[in-house]
Amino acid sequence: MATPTIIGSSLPNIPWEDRPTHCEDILWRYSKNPILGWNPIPSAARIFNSAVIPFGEGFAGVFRADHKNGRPHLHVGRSVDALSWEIDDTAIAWVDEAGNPAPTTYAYDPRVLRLDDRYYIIWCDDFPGPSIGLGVTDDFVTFTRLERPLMPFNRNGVLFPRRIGEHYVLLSRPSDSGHTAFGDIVLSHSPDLVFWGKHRQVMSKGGEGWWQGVKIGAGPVPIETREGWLLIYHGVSGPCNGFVYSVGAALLDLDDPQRVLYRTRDYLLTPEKEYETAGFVPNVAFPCATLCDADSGRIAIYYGAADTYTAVAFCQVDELLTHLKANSEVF
Ligand code: BMA
Repeated sequence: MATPTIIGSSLPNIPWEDRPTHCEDILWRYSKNPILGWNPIPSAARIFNSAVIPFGEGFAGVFRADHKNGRPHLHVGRSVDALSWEIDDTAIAWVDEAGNPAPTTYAYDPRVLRLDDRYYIIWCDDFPGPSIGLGVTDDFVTFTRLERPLMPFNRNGVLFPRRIGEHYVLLSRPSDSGHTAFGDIVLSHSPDLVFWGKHRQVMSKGGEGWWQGVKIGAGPVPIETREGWLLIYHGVSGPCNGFVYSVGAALLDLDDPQRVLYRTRDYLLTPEKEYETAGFVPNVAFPCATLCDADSGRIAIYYGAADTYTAVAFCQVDELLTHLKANSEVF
């Protein structure tokens, strides 16, 4: 068997569907999308922009649940097949490092990763004002909040799943307190997940195409491949009636991830289906997690659709890398 492109575990039980006949897209949608619809649990109107990870015999997830007072909070979910989810009706009861209750005032757009044999959750937290929150769990029952890595305002914090050299590495998107530009992805280094510095610019909004002209933000935890870190990200354009969030990908150097090797010139997925174009916020496809099987090269991408639904798309790592190299624009 050829050496797998993805450096990671064998996960034959991740969700998968072959590319539909007559579809030539590099990412294709799950035919039963969305996997979570309106009012999925009594306390929340919408669950979207959420993260899943292999855990135990099945899967665990940290879900962004927008409560019926409009505020987002993080809820835990469990699943056998990563498509059908049992999601707690109450939000995660965070504690601080001394074990005292440490509730969030709001929390959204989580990413989850396994790092040094623990499970870290990183999300958009209230500093006050949007910034990056960091927490850890070993069992998806007790969740401990850690020091916030960065100052406000910031969103789309995404940790790499291992140290690179001596440092932990964190992608983020510094911003203002609203929904507008500044819109570039930067990275920061830390020896201990507490103190962060050595900040570097990674990727800017813009380029030839308009789909990522307003801002960009890291999506799922980067996937380690033999050719580089595969970063799936969102790019935003700004037509007259609001923003449009689409999905792109980039390949970052394995040892020096501020170096962008390739970057999609065109989006890989943009809102087209009704569950993406109509909802609480129309025209949003916002990826936050992947499940990957190193043996087959299969990747299942979890994305929020229209700030309302949770949806899944698929791709094959070698096809995506070939496409990236042939259709790249690095600027
Ligand atoms: C961003 C974040 C995302 C959301 C998107 C579209 O600023 O708030 O959670 O999906 O806007 O509303």
